[in-house]
Amino acid sequence: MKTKKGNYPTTPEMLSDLKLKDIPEFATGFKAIKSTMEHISREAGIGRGLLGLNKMNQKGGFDCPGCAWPDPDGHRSNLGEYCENGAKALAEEATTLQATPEFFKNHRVSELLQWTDYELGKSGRITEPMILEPGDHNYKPISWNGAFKKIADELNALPSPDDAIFYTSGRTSNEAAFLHQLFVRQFGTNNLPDCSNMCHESSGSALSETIGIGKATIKLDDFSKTDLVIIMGQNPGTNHPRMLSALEETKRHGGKIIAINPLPEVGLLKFKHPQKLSDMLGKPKELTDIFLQVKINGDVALLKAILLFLINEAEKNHPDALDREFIQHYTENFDLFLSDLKLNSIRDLVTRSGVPYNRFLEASELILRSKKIIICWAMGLTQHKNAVDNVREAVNLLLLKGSIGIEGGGVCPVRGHSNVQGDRTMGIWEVAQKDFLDKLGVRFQFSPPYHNGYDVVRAIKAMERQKGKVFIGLGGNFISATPDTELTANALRNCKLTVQVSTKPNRSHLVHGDTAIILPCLGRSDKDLQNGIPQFVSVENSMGIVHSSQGNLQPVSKHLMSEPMIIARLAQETLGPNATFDWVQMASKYDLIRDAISEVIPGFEDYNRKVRQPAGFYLPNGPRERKFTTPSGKAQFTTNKPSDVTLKDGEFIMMTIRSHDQYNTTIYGLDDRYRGIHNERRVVLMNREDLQLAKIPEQSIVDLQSDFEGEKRVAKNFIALGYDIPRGCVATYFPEANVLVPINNVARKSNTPASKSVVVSIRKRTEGT
Ligand SMILES: Nc1nc2c(c(=O)[nH]1)N[C@H]1C(S)=C(S)[C@@H](COP(=O)(O)OP(=O)(O)OC[C@H]3O[C@@H](n4cnc5c(=O)[nH]c(N)nc54)[C@H](O)[C@@H]3O)O[C@H]1N2
Ligand SMILES: Nc1nc2c(c(=O)[nH]1)N[C@H]1C(S)=C(S)[C@@H](COP(=O)(O)OP(=O)(O)OC[C@H]3O[C@@H](n4cnc5c(=O)[nH]c(N)nc54)[C@H](O)[C@@H]3O)O[C@H]1N2
Ligand SMILES: [Mo]
Repeated sequence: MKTKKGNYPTTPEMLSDLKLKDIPEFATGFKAIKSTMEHISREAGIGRGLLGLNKMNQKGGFDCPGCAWPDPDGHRSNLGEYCENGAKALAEEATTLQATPEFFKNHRVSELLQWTDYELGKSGRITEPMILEPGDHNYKPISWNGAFKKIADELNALPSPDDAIFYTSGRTSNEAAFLHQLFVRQFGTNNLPDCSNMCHESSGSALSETIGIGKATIKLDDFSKTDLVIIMGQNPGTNHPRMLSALEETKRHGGKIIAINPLPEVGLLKFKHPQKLSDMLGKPKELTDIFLQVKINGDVALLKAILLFLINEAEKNHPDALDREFIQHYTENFDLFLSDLKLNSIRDLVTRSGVPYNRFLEASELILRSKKIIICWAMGLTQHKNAVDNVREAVNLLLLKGSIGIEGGGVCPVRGHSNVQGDRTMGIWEVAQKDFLDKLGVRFQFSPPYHNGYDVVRAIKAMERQKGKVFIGLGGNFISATPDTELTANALRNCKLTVQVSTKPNRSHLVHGDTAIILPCLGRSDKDLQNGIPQFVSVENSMGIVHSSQGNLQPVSKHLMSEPMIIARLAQETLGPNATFDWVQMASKYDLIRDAISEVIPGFEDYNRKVRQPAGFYLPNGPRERKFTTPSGKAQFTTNKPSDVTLKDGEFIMMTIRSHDQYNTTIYGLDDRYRGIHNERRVVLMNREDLQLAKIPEQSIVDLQSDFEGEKRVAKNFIALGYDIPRGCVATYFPEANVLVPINNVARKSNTPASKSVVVSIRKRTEGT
């Protein structure tokens, strides 16, 4: 696809210098500690780094800016309550490197666009507000007042509030998120797309429909009380390393683990606890008991086969294969589900899943014997066309077994960003929820908009047709995180103004509207003083615990502003005489924001007291106690569709996944240690037989092409690597391959881009192309 402005592809296509090493046998160990220390001392210096690490995830400290895995309710390890990748996340934020006005003066935007995400991130923390004016080649400093006035003027000049788009990434605190959505709604729109739209939206859709709440129903200590944990479409060794400690507890208490993944991810298989000397010196612990190497998007077929197996067993030898009492008392639509399921044959389903039959049997028998089951999942289930079906089918399994709302059993969608769940609880959602909006309107004396806003995909399309004219990103990296990079770039370039509230330079500063503004903010680990008084914020983790987070590091520049204050100042400037309260006063003392939250959002009554409890507090969760909060009060069985992806000759189904050295679009380094791939990200992992058949020699350079509904998308210069991956399936890294993800290939119902189900063909490069 051609770019509209500028001649460069939005994502640089050059290769670095690939090195292959042995795949390690287990996760963590000394290498992890070495890597932690290297990252911390290189970026932040050892003193500042350790000052931060000692407070991370400790009671009274700050929440790790990495993933949303919960901290223990009780004792926290003195040796450190963090993992290798959490330490990298801190190193990245606590870096002493600075992207100063001098940096922006020395590098034109067109030059920076050719830098990789890795190089961009390594330029350091942004130190002052910056503006890129129409026709200029370089960003230059602008005062905070000047920036707010410019943005407010553009917003107020729009024909309709719906011409503005307000994106949120999931690192934003509850306090900032609440103010943000309030401002956006007082301004007059529900255009609140967020990273969740590309992440666990499918889980939210499926769980709200089936059990009445879009969140996990288990607590951390359920991992030590369960018979069986099933981990689907998730790579915890890299993306939630502290989950491995919970899985270790499962094993210590005699529980079993089934992993369902197209890749034999090292972190899932064997583990050494980095903070236990006995572990470090001893043998690694086996984690996974049964590994099911499913084909990409083969999960519904596999789950259906397991469900059918259980039903057959219940009808033959094992009446207790199902929990009939639970099904009768707590659920609906069982008969519909059953008659639909019986249309299938186990053999056929298992073949479609790609899992060897004996393995399927072994897993099904283990499930048959287990009473208390936890199912965990992440992006491997949520980013497909039938992603909502994936999650609903997993729920069917738990409902069948009555393993929900019990000790040691339930659903566990493992969230990504550290506060993505909290942001949604605070009202960051494009969907207009009447009750919530009514309350907001009464409490803050305004008339909220009652029509739905744009989610991520709809926002891109609106900007493409020139409907969205101002884009404001509260964190995140919209251009790199979204699908269809060149199309999205054109959409952003259609805007009159693009604004990014950011900590570090990223591609979204370089793919911009007529005018672009960067507002540099404090990060999690930074000290936040308002009127000289230290403030803390709060976040909600993956298991619905809300707790405080207070940074302790000196900010790298005196010009940085906190997110709540940035939003308040912008709101005050934009709403002017229409503001119904003093925004700046509220953002000067975060207790005042929390008081407002406690008046509007259920579960947050007495917020200021509860959040000061050392480990925070749990939000109400009906299904945790078998109170299903669906309209009928019953949990819902559903009927679901297996994959409808069909591959023509020479086509593959591609998943875009994370390496061990990245946090989404922030690239910490070029290595993927657990997969043996070093110093290169432009790789495509392929089955060795597929390589042979396609006559693509190992390590040759290939181009990837995606054909979708008559449109062709190409990503050049990838190195083909033979890997243990099912036939017909390939893997690339996100965000380099996002250019291939078609904007219209989205999950039914949740509208999440199907970035794990991209159909591609692969061509060996010939000289000169
Ligand atoms: N260090 C680090 N931590 C992170 C992040 C990060 O980038 N770096 N990102 C954070 C965020 S926002 C999120 S959402 C999470 C993401 O956490 P994950 O979901 O673990 O991340 P992905 O790399 O997208 O991995 C998806 C896994 O699903 C598998 N998979 C892909 N397709 C399928 C399929 O069809 N079926 C099955 N069964 N498996 C499949 C892949 O092989 C891979 O192991 O991590 C969070 N934590
Ligand atoms: N192909 C493909 N695409 C995907 C995915 C995939 O698996 N495959 N995964 C999707 C998922 S799960 C997600 S969650 C999205 C992620 O989408 P985003 O959340 O938009 O992306 P991030 O890379 O997490 O955002 C990184 C940027 O956030 C800014 N930042 C960091 N800390 C802070 C802070 O404290 N405050 C503020 N204001 N800014 C900060 C920095 O400037 C940094 O450059 O990507 C999605 N896109
Ligand atoms: Mo995510």
